[in-house]
Amino acid sequence: AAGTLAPPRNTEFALLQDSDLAVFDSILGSGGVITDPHEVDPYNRDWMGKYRGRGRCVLRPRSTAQVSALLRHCSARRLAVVPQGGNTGLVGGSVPVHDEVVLSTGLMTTLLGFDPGSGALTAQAGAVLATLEAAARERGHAMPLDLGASGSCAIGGNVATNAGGIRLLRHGPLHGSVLGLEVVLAGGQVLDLLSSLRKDNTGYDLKQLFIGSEGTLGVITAVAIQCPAASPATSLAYLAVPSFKAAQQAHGVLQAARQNLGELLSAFEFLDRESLEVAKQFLPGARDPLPGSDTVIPYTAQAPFFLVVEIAGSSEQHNAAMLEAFLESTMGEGRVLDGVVAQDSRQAGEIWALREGITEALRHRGAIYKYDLSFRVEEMYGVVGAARERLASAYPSGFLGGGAGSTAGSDTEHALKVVGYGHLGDGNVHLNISAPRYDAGLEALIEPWVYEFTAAHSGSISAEHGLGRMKAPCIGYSKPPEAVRLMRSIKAAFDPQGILNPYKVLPPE
Ligand code: FAD
Ligand code: 2HG
Ligand code: ZN
Repeated sequence: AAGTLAPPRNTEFALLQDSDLAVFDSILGSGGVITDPHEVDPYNRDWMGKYRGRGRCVLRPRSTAQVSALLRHCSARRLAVVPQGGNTGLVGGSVPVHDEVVLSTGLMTTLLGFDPGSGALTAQAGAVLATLEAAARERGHAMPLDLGASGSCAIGGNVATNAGGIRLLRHGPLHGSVLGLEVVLAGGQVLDLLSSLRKDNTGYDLKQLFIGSEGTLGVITAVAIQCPAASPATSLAYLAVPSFKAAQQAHGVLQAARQNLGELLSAFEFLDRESLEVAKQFLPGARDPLPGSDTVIPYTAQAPFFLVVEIAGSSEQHNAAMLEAFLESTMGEGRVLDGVVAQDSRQAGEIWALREGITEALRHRGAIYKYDLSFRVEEMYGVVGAARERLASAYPSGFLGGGAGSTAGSDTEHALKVVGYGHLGDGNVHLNISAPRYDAGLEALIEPWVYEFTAAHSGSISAEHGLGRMKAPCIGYSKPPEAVRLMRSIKAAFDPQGILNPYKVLPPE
């Protein structure tokens, strides 16, 4: 279904033989190797339904020793391998392009240890993020990252993609929170960097190379991560920003939040009206946090932009008072039209479900072209308006002849929808173009235009999702040739035969 063409298969890779399956069986024992095409199928399809590989077998090791034995065999035979965690990646990185073997961490879910003194948590790479969050919470701590896919994504996948999410604003990127890693290299060697020390400056910090390497340098088998103490209380506000230069206004609100809420600030997210509409339409039970914005208060009906501001502090009363005062002052200054401070955790949960559910809601609408971009905060929303204009002029009477469907307005089944949402505090916008189906003509209108636009505004073409298959050929928009050359030599040093996640991250030579 993908409009994106697959690069040709590298014929230097071996074709899987029955004798390979016999070796895999002998390493993994019963239940460890899946070959039934129906059971293999979900491992070949990505979360969006955009990319589909033709892998014939899935390997499900339970231990590092098994991963090592599997890779030793794959490297001896030159069989290509795709590491896979929760398969929630959004750039086609986690599924085969051709017939690569899938190495799933789905059975490597053990919590290996938790140090209550330091908050260091150690787990096998396949442990699901939400499960680790619950384990950390039980012990008075929290995971330093959170994202909408937390119920399915694995910590190894999070590290492999250097996932960002909604807590990055407070806890910083994984490059700071990951204390140690255990990694199996392409040839099967086990690299034990699983220290849980806070400080360790002995030579080059090799673990950093694996953070964000998207399965191309090694298979992460265990992760040690610093868990901050859980905040006693969090509170949430949902604000509507007026239409005049909404992004600049939002930036003003962010600066005010940094000044007035200081280190209490724990998330600063945004969604535009089009995102809100899609979420309300497709998420069961989703409610508009400012219902008056549709009907009762005419001026709020114009609000094109909404902010989700969370603070984490010592007490609920104190948090609520801080947020109320913040809301009052930003409304007084005209930066905010209207807003609500969540009255309890249920209401806060509903607002988070709305913000974090946009991705899921868009999936229900059909095909999605996703662009995960970062810019200076003041400029981060420009690309959404520019995309709307570009598509509206290309399809003046609606996409696929779909009647009155416009890119920004009414939602007919055939209409394109251009939505923007994301992590405003980090300058990260998720431009999503929703269409009834993947279409090569539409794709050609968006790409490479969107990457050129991003580069021209000194942005990054991948803020947090990685390059995967989708953006491997486009790395040059955000990195100079010398950097790409160095990346190639790093890849060659770690994986000389190129068997680990081929066709991903680096462009074809
Ligand atoms: P997978 O999708 O299985 O794999 C992703 C990549 O990592 C692939 O290249 C794969 O080969 C590699 N990989 C996986 N496991 C390993 C391993 N053990 N060793 C080596 N390589 C490995 N991302 C964000 O950054 N921020 C968000 O806010 C966010 N929200 C999301 C919300 C939804 C609803 C969805 C569907 C996705 C979201 N994502 C987000 C994208 C995705 O969830 C993250 O990138 C996540 O970290 C991927 O984890 P995973 O276990 O599913 O990895
Ligand atoms: C989010 O922030 C995720 O919700 C997903 O990173 C973004 O679907 C997307 O484009
Ligand atoms: Zn995101």
